[in-house]
Amino acid sequence: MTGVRVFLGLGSNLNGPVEQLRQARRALAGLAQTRVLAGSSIYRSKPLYDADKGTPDQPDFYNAVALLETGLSAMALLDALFRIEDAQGRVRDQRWGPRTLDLDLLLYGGEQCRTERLTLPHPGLTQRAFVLYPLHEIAPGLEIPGQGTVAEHLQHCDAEGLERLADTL
Ligand code: ROI
Repeated sequence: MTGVRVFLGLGSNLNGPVEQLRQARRALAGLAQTRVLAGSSIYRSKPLYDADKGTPDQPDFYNAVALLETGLSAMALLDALFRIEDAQGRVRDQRWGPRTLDLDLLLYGGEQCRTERLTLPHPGLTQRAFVLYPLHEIAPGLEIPGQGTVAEHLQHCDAEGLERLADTL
């Protein structure tokens, strides 16, 4: 298969988070025209939050990054990610609330775009330790289109409280 290389961020803090992430990996592997090429370790961290948007009175998050190769378009993949989130009981009531599964499209090949539904690269990618560390683990030399390398961003990123677990995706 020749397809686009895609990096996804996975997150969960409800209902057995490690198993939620692994279930999501299995669901991704089952998508049409798609292969999972790599999965990072799983990392635990305190909920990130924005002081303006409420307090993080919720369980620790578990995060990982997966590398896929897919023949699906970015929009078709985004639709599929929503379906997987829904299948794993995602409730979309609170923007900053706890969730069984969050799947973020971080990078879709070298694509850069900004539409209502999709911004690429993902806007949080370069600031979040729980994305940068697992991403660096599986793609240390990765260039973020228009924004330098993962390794550069990692050097300026506060990893306080981020814990790499023995579990992998
Ligand atoms: N905090 C962490 N640590 N990990 C996440 O995946 C995450 N996702 C979110 C919010 C609630 C903003 N905080 C998070 O959506």
